[in-house]
Amino acid sequence: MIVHLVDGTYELFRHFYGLRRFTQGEDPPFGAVAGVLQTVLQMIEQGATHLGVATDHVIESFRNGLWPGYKTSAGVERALLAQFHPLEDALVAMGVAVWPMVELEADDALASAAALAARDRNVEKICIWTPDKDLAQCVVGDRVVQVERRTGVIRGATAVREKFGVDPERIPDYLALVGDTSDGYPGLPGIGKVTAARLVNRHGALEDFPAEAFGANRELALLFKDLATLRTTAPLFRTVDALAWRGPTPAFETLASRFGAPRLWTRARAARPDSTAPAPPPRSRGRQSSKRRPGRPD
Ligand SMILES: [Mn+2]
Repeated sequence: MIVHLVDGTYELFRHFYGLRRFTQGEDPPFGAVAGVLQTVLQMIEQGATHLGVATDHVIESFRNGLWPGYKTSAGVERALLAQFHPLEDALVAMGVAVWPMVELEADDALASAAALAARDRNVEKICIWTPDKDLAQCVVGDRVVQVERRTGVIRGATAVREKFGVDPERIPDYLALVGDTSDGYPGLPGIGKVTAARLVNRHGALEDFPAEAFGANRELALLFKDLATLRTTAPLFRTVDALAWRGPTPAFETLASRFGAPRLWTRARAARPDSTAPAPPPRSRGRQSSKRRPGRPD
């Protein structure tokens, strides 16, 4: 089976600003929510059987206690912020596994879910749907890959190395040196992408760098690495069976209408795993359905 892990925070931003290009300043109150639901439903219609969505229930996380400049909700528009909780509720009603993060970030949830799913030998592939470079650290060979929805680019370990110049497990070291302006830490002064990759390839993990490589900035570099390191220990589910989509709950009908997208309900009903055949074959909880509904959305 293939497991799909979706960055719900990224999707909400993407749909919010995508929609705005057509609505000229009028933000429909649940427009981005409907957009994300439509994206997730499309993945299901195109064959995804096991999926989960990570969201930031609040933007602030434990990382704000580590570094004063770390990103907060201050820069996020109210009309967008107001759609996070409705999205979480709607995904639950649609029957989709959702992980609303409070202490941790959605990125940590994606990393934790990928680590949990990777333990299951029946999982052939884990697709992490986000363009965020943080998640490159979770890539493993061609089994755990990062997928960019907009470009269709799929990155396994070789592609991560080509893009950043370092292996996936060295991404936190690399990011600590170059910084990440969208997350709110600057990296070390005077170290660009090329130098960072060269240093990491020469010395390995930051902890193993010779003291003279940082000068006075060693503690700072290690702090940035801590910020860049995704947590993989969130107990999000026990087995990947918890990620199997079994169809919408009745509550989804009301929600879909409220979001101005009643078709989401009819589509979700039609996409239910047991609604396709007139006389459905007996379904065990085992995933022979992944044979019947092959492939991954693209
Ligand atoms: Mn991130």
